[in-house]
Amino acid sequence: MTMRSSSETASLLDGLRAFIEPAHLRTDADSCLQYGRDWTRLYSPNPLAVALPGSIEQVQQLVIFANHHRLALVPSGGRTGLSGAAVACNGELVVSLERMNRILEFDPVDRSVTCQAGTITEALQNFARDQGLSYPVDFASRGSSQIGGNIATNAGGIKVVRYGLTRDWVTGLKVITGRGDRLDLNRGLIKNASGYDLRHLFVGSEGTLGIIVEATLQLTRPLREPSVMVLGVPNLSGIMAIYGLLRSKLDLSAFEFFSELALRHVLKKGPHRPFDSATPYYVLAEFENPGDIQTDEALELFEHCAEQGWLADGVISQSGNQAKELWRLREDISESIAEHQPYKNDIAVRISRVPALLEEIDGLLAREYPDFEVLWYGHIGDGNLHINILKPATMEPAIFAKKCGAVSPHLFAALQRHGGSISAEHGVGLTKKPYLHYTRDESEVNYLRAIKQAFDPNGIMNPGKLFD
Ligand code: 2HG
Ligand code: ZN
Repeated sequence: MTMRSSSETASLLDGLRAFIEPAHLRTDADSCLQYGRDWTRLYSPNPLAVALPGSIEQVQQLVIFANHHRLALVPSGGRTGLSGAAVACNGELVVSLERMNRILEFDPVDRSVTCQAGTITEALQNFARDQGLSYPVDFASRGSSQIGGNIATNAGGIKVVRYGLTRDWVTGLKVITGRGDRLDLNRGLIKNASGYDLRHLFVGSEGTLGIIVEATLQLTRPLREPSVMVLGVPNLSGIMAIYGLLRSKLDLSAFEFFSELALRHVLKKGPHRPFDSATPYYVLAEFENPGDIQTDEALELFEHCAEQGWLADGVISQSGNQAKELWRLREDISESIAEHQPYKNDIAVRISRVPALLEEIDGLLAREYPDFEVLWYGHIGDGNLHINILKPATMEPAIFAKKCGAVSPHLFAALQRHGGSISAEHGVGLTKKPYLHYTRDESEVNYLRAIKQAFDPNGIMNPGKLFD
């Protein structure tokens, strides 16, 4: 915790006001609360203030000032993160990019768009659609997450099986490094074999190397009329068998799963069951199906899976609206369980290792969490599982966190044996920092530290996140 006297605080704020207009330097309790936390809600926000710069020059001035005064900065996007990477609990200055939310340039020949880092994901998607193209990285927080934050966490989401991660769409970045230098990285080039690609260091850097101020992103053609199937699956083992078959025949754009226990929380908020019978697990598969050209094939595959005993029931969307309704069953899970303050896991293994991992951790979780509600869901087609443990209503949050924390080493040891990662798409932040060594060995982390040192020698960029 940074301890400052009130005169030190006053002089820092005075110094900042010399180049940030008073309206864009907020110190009121509500702003400090809102901008000092993300969706984890596990930490008590306590920032010095919230700065809302309006230009690259102002961001650069802020970083230079912060170096001079050894003031820690927390870059802030839509704060929809789930790992505490964007929280400010130690007197840091939050630097919100939300005023820098303009789309600056579109090039139809390059099929690329350049926008400021505070652009909302959905605004970019809508812009792309208006040009007859698409920005295909997509997730439930599209309405409030920002492009800069997506890049800083290498956001994944629901279309990764087809379109990859945020990283795959970033062709240029303007950044202010932790030293206060302005870099213009890769400039929208598709090919550029001129040495180390610093752009990719900033993707997934969680605000620890500098501040992303502008991004150039590749666009692509829109998905052709998708159909969505939801299938009821009796056993975990059936899920990957179904995946193997569907992906060999259909043009899949998503392959997700969720458990009946997870579904029940969504149903409480309004949506209806996809079909009458309940099964322990469900698969949601989306595929391109213009003019219903793949419907017969999909139905044949359905029959085959049923004959094998992999699925018990299923439904296929008949319209765009029905497809959206089916998506809600999966996309609304996270929000519908938030009131239960879940302990979150966001793990990944190679697709080929998913069946073995599922078998191992299914047993482990049943043994270790006999009294807790354990919810399974996630982007299983990418090897990414979100396993959420719900806090019993009467249990103290600290006791719950301790009990869950005691299980994590077993889960992560299993993951390590399968060559997996402790975070697939949510990032390390604060919540997963103690477990980084299960995924990155010591010599690798030393290289990460050396890179951090090169970009941020005074350690002002989001200190305490990712690693110490
Ligand atoms: C999702 O896939 C999000 O729904 C949130 O990544 C996952 O709530 C979670 O653990
Ligand atoms: Zn996810």
